[in-house]
Amino acid sequence: MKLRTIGLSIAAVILAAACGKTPAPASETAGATPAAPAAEEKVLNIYNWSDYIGEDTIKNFEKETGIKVTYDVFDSNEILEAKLVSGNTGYDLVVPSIQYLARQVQAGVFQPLDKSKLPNWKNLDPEIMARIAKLDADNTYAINWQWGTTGIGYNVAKVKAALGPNAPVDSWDLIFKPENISKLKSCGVAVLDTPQEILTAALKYLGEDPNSFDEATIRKGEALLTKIRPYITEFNSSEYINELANGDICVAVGWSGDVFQAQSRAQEAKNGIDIQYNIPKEGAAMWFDMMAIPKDAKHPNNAHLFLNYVMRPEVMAGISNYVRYANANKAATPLLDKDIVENPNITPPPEMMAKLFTFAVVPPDVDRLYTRIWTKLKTGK
Ligand code: N2P
Repeated sequence: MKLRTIGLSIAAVILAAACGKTPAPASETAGATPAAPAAEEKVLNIYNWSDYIGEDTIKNFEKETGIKVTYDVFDSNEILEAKLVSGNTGYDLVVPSIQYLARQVQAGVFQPLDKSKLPNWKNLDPEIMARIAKLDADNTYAINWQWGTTGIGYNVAKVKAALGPNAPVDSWDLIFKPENISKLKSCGVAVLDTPQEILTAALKYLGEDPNSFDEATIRKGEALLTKIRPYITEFNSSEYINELANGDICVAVGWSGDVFQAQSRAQEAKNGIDIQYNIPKEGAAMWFDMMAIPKDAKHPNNAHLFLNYVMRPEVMAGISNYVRYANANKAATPLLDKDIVENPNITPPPEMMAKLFTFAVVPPDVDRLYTRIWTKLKTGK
């Protein structure tokens, strides 16, 4: 992913957005009416993270509204941002993480939400919305889709076989101590393919400010990652779900709900594989993914209809119950499965919450540094 492109100055970003071409989403039906009709056509183009929606969320919305949804997926903020920066994505709703949304708002990429069209706003959790408002003032541009943490997913039996019954599965020691991770290499270690997630985890482990913009500090994180690099068998941000579920890898530094989806898939397959997820005790990242409407969206009214629909407690609970992430909809809480509400790795208790950090909005020069470090780590160049 070319973060160099993304690191463009805000002026350049706005310019790019203003003179963008007009491509439709890849999966949009060929031959669709090109001109924007006076009344909004019954179409909605959504671009969301993979493995991040309920089984019938879209189907039910289409049935109820008669709006045809095109639903495309990505697995990194960098991919989404590159599209947004080049302008005219063809999408009516996109889902950046909050630290990306913040700088995209600065670049003028989004339109403010029309809250008069969102009566279900009342269902949102005021505490979480206030936290989010630190990066999206007055919650002007986005609602939270889901939130979660970045931690350790693992195959219970394989990790035990490799490291014994006292394997530090609740600690970053599992990943960042060469004597541990070297023993896991042969059963497969996957790490998210995104520098901010992994560099900040390394810095947190080292007791540094995970969000430091200081090059010397960031280089300490790089040094730690370089030490364990020989034992990382792959970098990916979505395939690891099935790989964990199938037993193709034994450890993943991944996202909470994704790992719990791997657990469910293994259970459904009845393959005897037990997958677990832990927020490392040293602390980890908690992040918020936000649904927002691009400024040039052709179906903003339909986008608002969809937002209001997902803010219904039963719809939002249905999504979380399926993807195993937490949400910011207070009215949905009583409808969540018990094992979401009571699972401390999905709904962290206050003492764990206190150890979680959120991601900083990274300036272009730090972004470029992250990218250089990442490329070198992955390719050796
Ligand atoms: C969905 C993962 C989304 C988490 N598969 C990234 N913020």
